[in-house]
Amino acid sequence: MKKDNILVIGANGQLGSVLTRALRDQFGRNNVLATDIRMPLEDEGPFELLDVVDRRQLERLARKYRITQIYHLAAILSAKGEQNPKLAWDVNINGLFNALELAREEKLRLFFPSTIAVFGSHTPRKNTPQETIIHPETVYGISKAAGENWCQYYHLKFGVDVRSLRYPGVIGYQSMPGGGTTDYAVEIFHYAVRGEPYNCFLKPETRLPMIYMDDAIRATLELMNAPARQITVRTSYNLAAMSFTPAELTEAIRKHVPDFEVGYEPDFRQNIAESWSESIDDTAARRDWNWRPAYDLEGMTEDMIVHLKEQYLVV
Ligand code: AKB
Repeated sequence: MKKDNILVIGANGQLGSVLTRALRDQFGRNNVLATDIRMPLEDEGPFELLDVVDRRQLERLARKYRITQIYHLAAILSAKGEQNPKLAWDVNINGLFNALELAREEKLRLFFPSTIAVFGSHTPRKNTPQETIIHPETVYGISKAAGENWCQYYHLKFGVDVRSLRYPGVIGYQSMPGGGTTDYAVEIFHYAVRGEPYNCFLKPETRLPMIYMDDAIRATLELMNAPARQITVRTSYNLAAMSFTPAELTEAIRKHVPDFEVGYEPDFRQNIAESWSESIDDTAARRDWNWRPAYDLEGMTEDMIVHLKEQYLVV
């Protein structure tokens, strides 16, 4: 077991809760400090309250727990960001600054999650390249694109070992997403397994890149564990696994739940989705740290349904 001490910021979130467990498996329960603005529902290890815009509290905790690596996951996502742009900018940018400054001062390794939301309607939508036009059209996307550039700046100027992934929509049975445009792809499974009809907020033909939680967690750990000399992208790596539309996901679910009904009532999130890519070219991640996804649409759907049936005690 490694001697690193890990700080997870935003540990109660969709990705944070699952990543914290995976990090505790890797580094030991007591070597991973979970932090969030709210107390966790279950006691699974060391936890402290932290609002990442509070720089003093962040520094105090980093020193108290002798932190060597930070996973900075706290962020306001695409849909919620459009409803509260100022909050999104404050959390997403000032939170990152605090983490970058701490990483610089204490020579820490830092993980920063970016997103397909950095792409906009001028970006090639199919097989979006690593280096491409980045004119995001949401506050969330603007903040993440700026964040990617700040990460590269801190690496070039101060040598900070900051690493980042552009996550597609993340789908998992372990946790619920909050405030995103890809959230439908998790919600829909819960309705299907409960035997309820689902009303989708995107049009049936809206194709978006997605990734299963197991793959998202593995990608994060593989990137963070890779030797620094292999990391050639210090803005953020494109990451791909699968791409599908709500209609295709519904068909995949119907193989397990044949009478599942889905209606469509597109809302403001439709415009956001249409400004994003349909599919992603992740050649750089494959080349630099050997990224390979394990789950496609069928594999992910089957695994989601098996686990959610256990959760809802449906046999
Ligand atoms: C969102 O929908 O806002 C996020 C994302 C793609 O970053 N899931």
